Amino acid sequence: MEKRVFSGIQPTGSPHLGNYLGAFRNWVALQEDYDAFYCIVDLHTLTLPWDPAALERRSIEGAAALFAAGIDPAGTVVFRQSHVAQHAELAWILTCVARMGELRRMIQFKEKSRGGDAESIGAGLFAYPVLQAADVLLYQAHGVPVGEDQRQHIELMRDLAIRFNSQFGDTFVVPEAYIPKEGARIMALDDPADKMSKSSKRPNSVVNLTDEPELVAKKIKSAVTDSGRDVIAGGDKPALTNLLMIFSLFDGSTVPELEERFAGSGYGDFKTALAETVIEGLRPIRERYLELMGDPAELNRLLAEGAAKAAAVAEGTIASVWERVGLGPRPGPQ
Ligand code: ATP
Ligand code: LTN
Repeated sequence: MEKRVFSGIQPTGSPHLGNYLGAFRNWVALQEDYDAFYCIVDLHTLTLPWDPAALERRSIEGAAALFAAGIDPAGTVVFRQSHVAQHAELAWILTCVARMGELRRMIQFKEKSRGGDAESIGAGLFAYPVLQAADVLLYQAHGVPVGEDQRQHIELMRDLAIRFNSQFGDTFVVPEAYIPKEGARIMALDDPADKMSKSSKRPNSVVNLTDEPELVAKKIKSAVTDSGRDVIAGGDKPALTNLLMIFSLFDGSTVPELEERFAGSGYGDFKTALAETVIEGLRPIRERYLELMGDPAELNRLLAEGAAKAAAVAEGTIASVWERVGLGPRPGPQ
């Protein structure tokens, strides 16, 4: 059997350069050699306040962004998490395997609940990584291609799989994180200490895959830089390091090659060249995205097809989980 990969993206807003360079780019490459499942994780989006009127549209936009980036619906399964009921079913069973202590240690939980009143933080946010574990374990995936921010969540899903297997008998493949060597953590343009993020409230921090060329140029021109004037990367140059990494990933040159190319140029010339490179790199993705969004019925059809393929695999796993935990055989259709 071909090895399998699984990954997910939340329909929380417009996909951006960080999503593309840290995740989608890798997802596209992996679909050649792996049996690939990519999921629009709409149930995860319910863990923070959300807009019901926008959720469905954002899910369809997420699928369009994946196809526009090069995911091939003919060979790769793309679907919405809420369309495959087994995700929520397995999440409950794993919630009963997970421990309060290990969930409390999750950095994303701590970050996303910061500032709120401890007593009113949603329980869904606390259980978020358990649902994520269910996503992957249902498909017996070997690899989980994600950005650096997800490393701890993948560790937790490994722990849950190992614990379940030892308690109830071998059931799950124990997955591994596939984190790219470069681009796994693209930083915000206006603050190199902060991750570029869909849910950021600062529009100039993020380049969206669908931004018009003029807007991309404007955002890159306004990106913060470090003190000094040389275009070089380094520990004391977090802003330039981030911009050089983005340049390198689009252009194919290494960071030292770029440093050499821009030796003696000011930040202004460097940013102009970077903007051109990013605009050209995004152009085909943006054009394809707009074309796909012109036919939402077709995107819905592809998502329904994906959900049917995903459910067939997921049902096989949940049926053996039910037997192992003592719930017995799965009942037929009600
Ligand atoms: P949100 O702000 O809503 O949490 P996000 O921007 O972090 O959204 P996700 O949907 O959570 O995006 O993540 C989708 C994929 O993109 C994940 O694999 C994640 O690791 C990756 N990713 C997200 N942000 C970055 C980034 N700044 N650099 C590299 N990879 C990223
Ligand atoms: N938590 C992830 C999204 C996500 C995911 C998954 C990634 C949900 N389920 C399963 C990989 C595998 C995020 O916020 N990036």
